[in-house]
Amino acid sequence: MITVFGGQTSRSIRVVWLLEEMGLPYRVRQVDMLSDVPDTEFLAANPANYIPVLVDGDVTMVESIAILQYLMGRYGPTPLAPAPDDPGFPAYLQFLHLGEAGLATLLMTPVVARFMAPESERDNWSARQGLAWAEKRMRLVRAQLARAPYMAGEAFTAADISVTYALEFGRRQACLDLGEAETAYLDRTLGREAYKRAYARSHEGVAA
Ligand SMILES: N[C@@H](CCC(=O)N[C@@H](CS)C(=O)NCC(=O)O)C(=O)O
Repeated sequence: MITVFGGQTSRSIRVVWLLEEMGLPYRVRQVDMLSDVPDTEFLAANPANYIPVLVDGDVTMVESIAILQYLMGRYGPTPLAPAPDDPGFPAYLQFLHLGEAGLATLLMTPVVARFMAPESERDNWSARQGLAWAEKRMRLVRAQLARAPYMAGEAFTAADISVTYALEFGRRQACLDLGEAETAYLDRTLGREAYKRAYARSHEGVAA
């Protein structure tokens, strides 16, 4: 049985969403990143102490995008990963990675600074710059949405799972201003039944 350590609105929802889209069985193991009590089972799986972590038999992996690629490679083929000869393949790969490396990673510093930095350090150069870089990279998402409904073209792929997480995270944390096209895009992606199931499974057993 595949185990996803993480839960709730963390990046583990990318993994759970993909598992739902692919119809694979799995369980979610909630990890409370704010707890002071060491979670020994989780730390044994990822001594670097961040989520998500995937455990699949003898395989233990971190990095949400790498996990998506592993699952599609191991349990595919799937239309969520266009083949290299598909015209959408380059855009698919680009946005699959841009969603994390170009957007979510850059948003982390401004968002986390707001909650965790000492008051006097909340508004700092690195946080402002991270946000400015993410906003600049959003131009690529906007340009793609002017051409097509999804990141790889006409069909929903794992690149949309990657980018949707970043946009939804930015919107939820009130740091990314989304226009009409990006908002309509999130309505399309977050409206999928597989996302709704993933959201419910990611919140199971968590007090409201
Ligand atoms: N690039 C990593 C980022 C993982 C990440 O930042 N996870 C957050 C939660 S969404 C976390 O656990 N942060 C705590 C930490 O890094 O100490 C991925 O895509 O999996």
